[in-house]
Amino acid sequence: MKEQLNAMRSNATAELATVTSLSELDAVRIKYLGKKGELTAVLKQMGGLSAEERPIIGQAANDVRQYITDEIEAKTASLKMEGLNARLATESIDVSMPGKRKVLGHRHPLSIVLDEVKDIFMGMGFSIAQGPEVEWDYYNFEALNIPADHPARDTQDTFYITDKMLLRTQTSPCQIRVMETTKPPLRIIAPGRVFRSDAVDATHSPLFHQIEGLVVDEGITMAELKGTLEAFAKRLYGPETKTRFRPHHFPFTEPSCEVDISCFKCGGKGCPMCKNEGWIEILGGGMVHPQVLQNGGIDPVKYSGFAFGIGLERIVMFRFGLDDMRLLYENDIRFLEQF
Ligand code: 2U9
Repeated sequence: MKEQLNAMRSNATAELATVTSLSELDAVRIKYLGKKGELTAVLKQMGGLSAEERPIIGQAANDVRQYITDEIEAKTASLKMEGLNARLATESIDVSMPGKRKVLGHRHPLSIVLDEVKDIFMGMGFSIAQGPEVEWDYYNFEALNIPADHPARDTQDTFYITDKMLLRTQTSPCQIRVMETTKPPLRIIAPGRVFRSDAVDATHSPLFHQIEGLVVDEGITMAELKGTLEAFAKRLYGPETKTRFRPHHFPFTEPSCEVDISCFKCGGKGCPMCKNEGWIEILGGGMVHPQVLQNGGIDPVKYSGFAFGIGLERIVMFRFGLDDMRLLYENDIRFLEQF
């Protein structure tokens, strides 16, 4: 029996050396150490041994079991390592990409739609710009063609820290800051919280979110603005979506427009969602005013650009059919757990 055990040890060693997968390794374990394996067969013969022989063979059998177990453990570790190394050789991580947002449980509706919008613009080559929520009056208003006596100061009344420092009413100051430090071509979106001194109701909140965009390069025209925003609308609302550009006025863009999409509920026929108009306004935009380019240190003779602004809450409310913006801020678990 001693010879049998020795043979088992060297056979197992030889077989383990040729194993190349975890399933083959399991087969070797079952063959030698399994309930009906070779070691069990040897142990079953021990009844016929003398009282002197039994502990010696028992010890030898235990040694062989331990030896084969250790070898299998070592082989498991080396096979796993080989597998990891093979994956490492073919896979790579692009650390500049946003993390996969694989979250167990619920996500806030604002985050769901914000991530979709970011993905769409990043797919078109935009990068994400960020800036402070407490801003200088200069970046929030002056640099954007809204001087102290401009009527837009009333519609964008805000919370002042000092005479010259305030809570930003739009994310446009981020874009001015980027223009100051970066040479065109520029393609950025600036998502973030903004603040206005508005009373709370179903469609207003003193804190809300915008996603603004800015493209500056040589030869940028209204055609680039229309193409980009049309592509965005089709990606967000489906390929059958039509867009309509209406003239408008903003102090920081000239010409300016508001952009409607054909109603995603009725396709444009008219329904309660679009208040029977067939169209839903989703954003505003325009060609960056030459003075604003100049304020950002960009030569308006050489360069032109377009900009746009999206109110995140508005598109989230359309997406999920919400009739009251306050739902987004109240943190009521009965609302949040639906997403
Ligand atoms: C720079 C120059 C121009 C950003 C723009 C809009 C049009 C717009 C609204 C959307 C809904 C505000 O949140 S809202 O109420 N915004 O319609 N925003 S153009 O224009 C810029 C930005 C930066 C340097």
